Amino acid sequence: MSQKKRVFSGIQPSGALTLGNYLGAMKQWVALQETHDCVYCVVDLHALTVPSDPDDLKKRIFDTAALLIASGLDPDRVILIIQSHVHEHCELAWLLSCTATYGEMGRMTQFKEKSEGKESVSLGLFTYPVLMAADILLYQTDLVPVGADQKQHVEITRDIADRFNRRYGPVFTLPEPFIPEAGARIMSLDDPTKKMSKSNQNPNSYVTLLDTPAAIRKKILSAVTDSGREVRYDPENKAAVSNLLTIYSRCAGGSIEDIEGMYAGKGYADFKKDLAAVVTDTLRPVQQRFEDICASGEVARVVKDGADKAREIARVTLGAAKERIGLVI
Ligand code: ATP
Ligand code: LTN
Repeated sequence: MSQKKRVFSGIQPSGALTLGNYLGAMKQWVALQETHDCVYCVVDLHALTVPSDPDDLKKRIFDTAALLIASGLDPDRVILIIQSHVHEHCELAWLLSCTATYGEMGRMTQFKEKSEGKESVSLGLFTYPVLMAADILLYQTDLVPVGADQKQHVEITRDIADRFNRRYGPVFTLPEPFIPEAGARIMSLDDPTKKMSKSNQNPNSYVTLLDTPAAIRKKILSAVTDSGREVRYDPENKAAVSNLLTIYSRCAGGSIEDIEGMYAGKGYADFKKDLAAVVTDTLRPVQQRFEDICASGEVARVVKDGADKAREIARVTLGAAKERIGLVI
């Protein structure tokens, strides 16, 4: 068996992938493939927790997988899967839902945010973290690279695994969240108090990985800024500009102080124009590879291969969990 630590993470095909996904999660996924045994997953079943059009969903699942490869994931080194292709995820989720509690699900911030003000909320949205725990625990995961918004879900996964292990005996590795120091929470372009989110109704609130240079420019030039005109990193008093500085630094490399220095004495307009160019340059190679990958038909082969490999790992863990619980296998 490989001595490398196992990494698992997932992304929902719930819309066009954003710069937030890229900087908060995908860049780490790509870096970790150098040193870890990685399993990455397009979590299509999680995306069903909110309604979506079936034809749109199908396209988004494929595009998401293609964008992950275009962003630098190497299908020969990582296992890339579509969640619904590996039925063990759902089966383990049921077993874990009998260990997790109603109270702990109700405390999840994401559930509170996504259900707020809704007349009807799916049961799947409520039990979302249990399926996420199953995703992670099936692969005996050590490290889960995610943006800051998902920390609570990784912590609850750990609690559920620990409770299961104490009740039935050791089955699951306890995972740790792995959150980038910078870029863990890229904020919305129209409201710096909210995270940039692909399911936001306002498309000007995010940059997608497939936006044209003209769209990127338009969105960044119209991003909200703070009072004053100084390009300075101060998340408390200048949340909007600080977010743009974080994006600049994560895309171009270089420290925030250096970037502040470059724009000393200049206003927001110059800074935003350059930021649009920096983001465009960052996304250009991803977009080019995306076109090639879609044209090659490679995605279907990669995810089929991935599912075959993933099942080998998943069925061992699921078998051990069933046996410990006392199911007849
Ligand atoms: P939705 O808006 O549909 O809830 P999302 O983009 O917030 O979707 P996912 O697609 O499930 O959520 O997220 C995939 C990964 O991207 C997760 O690790 C998440 O933490 C990270 N991520 C999402 N948005 C941001 C953001 N604004 N800043 C940093 N990381 C993010
Ligand atoms: N809930 C995650 C997506 C997700 C995930 C996972 C992330 C589903 N399963 C397992 C890490 C590990 C989100 O980003 N919204």
